[in-house]
Amino acid sequence: AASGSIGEATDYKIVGIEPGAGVMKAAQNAIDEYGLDNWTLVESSSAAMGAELTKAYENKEPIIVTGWTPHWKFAKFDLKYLEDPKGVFGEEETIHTLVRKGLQDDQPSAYTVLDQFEWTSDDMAEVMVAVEEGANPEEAAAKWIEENSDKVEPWKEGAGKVDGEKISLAYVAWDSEIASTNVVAKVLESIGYEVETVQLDAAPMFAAVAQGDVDGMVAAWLPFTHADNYEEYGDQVEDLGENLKGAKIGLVVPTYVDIDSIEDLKS
Ligand code: PBE
Repeated sequence: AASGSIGEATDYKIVGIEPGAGVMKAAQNAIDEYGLDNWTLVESSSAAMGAELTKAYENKEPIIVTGWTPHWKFAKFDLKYLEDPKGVFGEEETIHTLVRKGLQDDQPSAYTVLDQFEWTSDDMAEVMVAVEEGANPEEAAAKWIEENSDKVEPWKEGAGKVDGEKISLAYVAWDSEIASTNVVAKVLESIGYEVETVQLDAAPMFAAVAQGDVDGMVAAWLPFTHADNYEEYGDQVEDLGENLKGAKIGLVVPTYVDIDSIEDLKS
């Protein structure tokens, strides 16, 4: 059967990313809810997952990864989400910007930019693809900003210049958040801020904003992926709303892998 062959061919392994990610919690729930008893979710990193996917794809070998959109992998490879009839991974969602309470009074210009920041899945993917192809994230962000001033100018509307005031943004080293955080940091720098980006795991990122250890972040996937984090910290932060629509998580395989649904992984 197809299920037997995909399991054997992949050693019953789902290639995961950082253990704190929402997609990892959801993938573990999927293993439980679909009864995928032989399967193991392997902890890794986003970068290592990308490298393994690239290698498997080049050799046309079967592979299953924890995946998400926006991501450069969909621009570079023919991939599909496995159907999730039980809805374990949620549905299409949005990415929100969260800031610490009090930021509006302390740093109104930064608050205004963070509040007005929004872009599309394609915009984010452009920056991600550039980084994947070897550009340094800051340069990729600067280039995207230069080529998209029509999109960036409205983010700065009403935000007065400042003189080297400090702003800190937390993020996790997910490809998508490396892209967004670098773009927002560059735009804040362009109005005079000195921006520090602070790399953390998912839960500490939420905690840092809640405790005011950082000023904000642009990386809250809601309402599904970061539901637990938002439940814990949502009322201790200010939610500035969506910065991107059409985000999604799930189990992802190359289209040449001959299964369609998570149920097909059951042996
Ligand atoms: N991700 C990218 C994150 C949110 C952004 C899908 C890997 C997560 O699963 O928590």
